[in-house]
Amino acid sequence: MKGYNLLIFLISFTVAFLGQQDTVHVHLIPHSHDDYGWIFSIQELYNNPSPFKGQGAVKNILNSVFTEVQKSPFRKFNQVEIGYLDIWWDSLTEEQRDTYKSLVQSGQIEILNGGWVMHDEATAYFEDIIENMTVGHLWVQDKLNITPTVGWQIDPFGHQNSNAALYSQMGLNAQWFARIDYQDYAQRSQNKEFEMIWSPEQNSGEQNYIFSAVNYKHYSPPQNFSFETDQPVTKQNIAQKAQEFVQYFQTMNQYYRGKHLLHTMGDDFAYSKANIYYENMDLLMEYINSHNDQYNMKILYSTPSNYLKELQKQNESYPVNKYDFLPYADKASAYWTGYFTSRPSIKGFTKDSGRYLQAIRNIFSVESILKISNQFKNNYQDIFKALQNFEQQVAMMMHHDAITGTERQKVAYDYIQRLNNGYSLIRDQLHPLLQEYTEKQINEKDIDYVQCNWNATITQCDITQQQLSQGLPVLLMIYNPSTTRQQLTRIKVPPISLLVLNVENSQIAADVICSNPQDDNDCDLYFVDKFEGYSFQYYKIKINVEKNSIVKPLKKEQSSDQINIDLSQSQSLSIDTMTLNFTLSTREKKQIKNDHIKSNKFFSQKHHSSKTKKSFQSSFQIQYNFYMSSTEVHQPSGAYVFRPAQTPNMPYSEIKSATVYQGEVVTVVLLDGTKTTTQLRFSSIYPQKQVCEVETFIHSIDVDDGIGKEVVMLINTNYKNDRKFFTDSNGLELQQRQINYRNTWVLNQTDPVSGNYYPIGAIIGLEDTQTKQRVLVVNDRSQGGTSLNEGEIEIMIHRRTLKDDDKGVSESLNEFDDIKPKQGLQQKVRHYIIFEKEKESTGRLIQNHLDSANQIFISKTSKKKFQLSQDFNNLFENSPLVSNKNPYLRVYLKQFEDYYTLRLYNIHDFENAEFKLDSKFQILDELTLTANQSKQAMLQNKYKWKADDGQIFQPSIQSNLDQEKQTNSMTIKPLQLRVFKISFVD
Ligand SMILES: *[C@@H]1O[C@H](CO)[C@@H](O)[C@H](O)[C@H]1NC(C)=O
Ligand SMILES: *[C@H]1O[C@H](CO)[C@@H](O)[C@H](O)[C@H]1NC(C)=O
Repeated sequence: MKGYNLLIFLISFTVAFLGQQDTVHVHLIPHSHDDYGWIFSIQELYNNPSPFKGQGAVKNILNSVFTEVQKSPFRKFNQVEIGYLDIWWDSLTEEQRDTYKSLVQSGQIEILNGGWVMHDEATAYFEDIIENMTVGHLWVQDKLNITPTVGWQIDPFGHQNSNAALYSQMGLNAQWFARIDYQDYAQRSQNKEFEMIWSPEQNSGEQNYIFSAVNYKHYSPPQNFSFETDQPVTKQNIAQKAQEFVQYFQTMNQYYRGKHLLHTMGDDFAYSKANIYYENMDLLMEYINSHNDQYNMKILYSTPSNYLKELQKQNESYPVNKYDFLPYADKASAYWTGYFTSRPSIKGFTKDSGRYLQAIRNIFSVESILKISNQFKNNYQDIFKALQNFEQQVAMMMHHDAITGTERQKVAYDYIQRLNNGYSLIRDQLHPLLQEYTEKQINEKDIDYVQCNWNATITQCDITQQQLSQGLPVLLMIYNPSTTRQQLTRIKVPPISLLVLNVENSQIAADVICSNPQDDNDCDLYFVDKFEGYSFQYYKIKINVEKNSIVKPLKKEQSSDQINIDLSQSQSLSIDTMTLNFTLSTREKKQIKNDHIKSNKFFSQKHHSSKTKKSFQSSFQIQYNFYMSSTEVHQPSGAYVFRPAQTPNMPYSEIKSATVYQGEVVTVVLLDGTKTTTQLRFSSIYPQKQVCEVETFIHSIDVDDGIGKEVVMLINTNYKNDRKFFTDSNGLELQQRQINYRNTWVLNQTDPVSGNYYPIGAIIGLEDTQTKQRVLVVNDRSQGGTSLNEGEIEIMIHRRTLKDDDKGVSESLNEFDDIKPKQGLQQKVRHYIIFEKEKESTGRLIQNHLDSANQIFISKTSKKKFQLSQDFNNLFENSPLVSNKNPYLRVYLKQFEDYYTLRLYNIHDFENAEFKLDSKFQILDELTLTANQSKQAMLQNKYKWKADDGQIFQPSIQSNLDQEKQTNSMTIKPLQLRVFKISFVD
């Protein structure tokens, strides 16, 4: 007993003693959160103070901080948005730039994140995130000669696993964020779990990890200490102020491990009067630090990097987190799940621009190696600038108030205009280049290319309308930015019987289908061909005088509601026109051989042949429903928040008729609904796979009844998924989701619909627990979705609300249409429904095909036939890209002054991909994802962390790089992204 007492005594003594000794260090983080466009446009925000209290113009913030930081070596500042820094940079003299650079070099100013903007995480796509971060990281490397090491995602409304993994691979040692679910926050505070080692599970087996910290109080200062607006510190009140400040951190200290605390000291557009902030903090700091015996606390200006250095010296351990922070609610019934879908047209445009950028940058980079054109040689500088400009505009769209759709309407217009300008600058460089290629390849001059949007109607695609209606031919030049593949090409045409010629002047099977119930003149021409990888192909479209290629709708036989169609030898479709049930069947190749003779009759006997039993059969139905937006004062539905007024959802658009067009290359089923028009397309370009393209035109959402509406697409299957489904993470790893469940905390579900919504960047799906077969839906832009009922996938495709949701934008999400200005925004969206067997990864193939869609250029032509003077010359045959034969592997080449970067992204879920680099290239190094440093160097500098269970997180440094350098061939693991620096040996 005695010994025990002594032990207790010793322990308490030690604790008391250490308590005295171990001063709490408070790292104040001066920062300003400067949204890159939100309520006001970028230029407005840069030039003018906003009407909100204490919020200054960005240029004043940058100027003011610059002046104040120079006054004392102890003062620190943390700069985030590079997009603004870039504008400001232009206003500085060389001398000022040098000074700023030296402040950054000495660590007085730290660059956090270092991306062009602080990107959104839920709705941004991985390629765009990398793009944006790369643009910013290369900027700071160029101008300031540093590599950022800290992530700063303090405002985005939810945090993804992929983002954590990407940040780890960008060489960031840690990241901070603010917004996590209020219930999660409460539980973390109890367990001292605001700081953690975030290590997402990865298919590749790669162990990415990043120290991640949730801010204690949003990203603000302690209450009453926003010095630009709050009471200043004076001689009279300093003792009391100091006491209050110290007490705040003593409380905070109870929720953290160790003796160092980090706290933000700043806010939205703060520090335009930086002197006020710094002078007050100086006073407080001096006072508290000189009364250490009384407070046992040291306050210092700091940066996250300094803080991390201190943590590294402590011997603390941290909890490990494997899961994402989605969805986000800041209080009951305030789930920020509406913005997953808000402003579908901006989301679509952003994604298309990102894809366009990747495709054309490859063209320019290959040109820079092959040196085919004069256009490139003569305009090299302009092209480089235009590309860079376009990269920056695409990066801009990643801002968490841009792609999210949570900006004000006029800001949305400003974004679109900027992106459009960037687009037309680069297009004006690209088209002359393509025209030169055309002359070389098919001997045609006077070509003038245009592009028509995939979502256009015939009235918006002048070129085909005018030419073909006059009986004149058009020329198509098609760039395939992927591996060799069969593709279905679709272009807008008037209702005319047409034929398609390839460069050999052979006719290719083609269908003209007029399936727009609103416009009889709005037709599509479809043809299927094999496209050589990373190359150009040409086609002529002209009037077909011999045969009518316009496909007539199928007449239903009176006796049956069932229509059976062969899509290919191994694929078939059957449609029940009454129940609108679609059934896809595929059979294994081997069986077809045995069964060759019977193959045409396959459908009529599908229920008894023993061979057909082995076929893979899947059924689905599509339906459009809606939720009424809540207008309840405590929390209405709006740009950010999705809150239905009542559940479950209700029928939105009744399908009036189903019309089937069975062409030679495609079967189109038109579902004419009261408020939607849907086309389902089935073709044979994916042999043995079950894929259906769904294009939905959502008519203007009617709010004349004063009720906001949120429209969902429901896909029903007979799969048994037991409340589980999955969604991708920024287009990458699939995350398991479960209804009314969170992985790391006990959920009290207040909102059974919106609290189960997750962002879909590319894929949502569910798996049958018995058969392990999966149904997936791949989307063309980011959206929100869930699976509330057994076998059902729900995706929100459009929304129009009439109330502001009180999250800051102060405007309702009420978009009007460009074409019908008095009505709500109409929108065409595309999805692919895919059924796949275990580990098949067909969904990823489709995701890749959408992301690397063929780019179609259309021109008038005076020649009805191709007249080549020699054999067709595939100019890009020696491009280093063509060695890629793996349809899951993305290969991007980007030119720099004296080297190239090669980015290799393998988006297969399960299999490795190999890439063999042309021998004219030499691998110099492997780089981090943002290409701003050597990967090996980054790994060597990466911090180690100790987990609560004793596990040590540290980088694995061994690599195959030496071998890869020797063999010029590289292995990319499932869902792995790698970047190489390579040189071209001419
Ligand atoms: C077509 O796409 C553009 C660009 O994404 C978008 O702005 C427009 O709203 C779309 N139109 C329709 C009808 O979907
Ligand atoms: C790039 O990273 C920066 C840093 O956060 C971010 O602000 C920006 O939005 C990102 N860009 C994209 C395209 O996501």
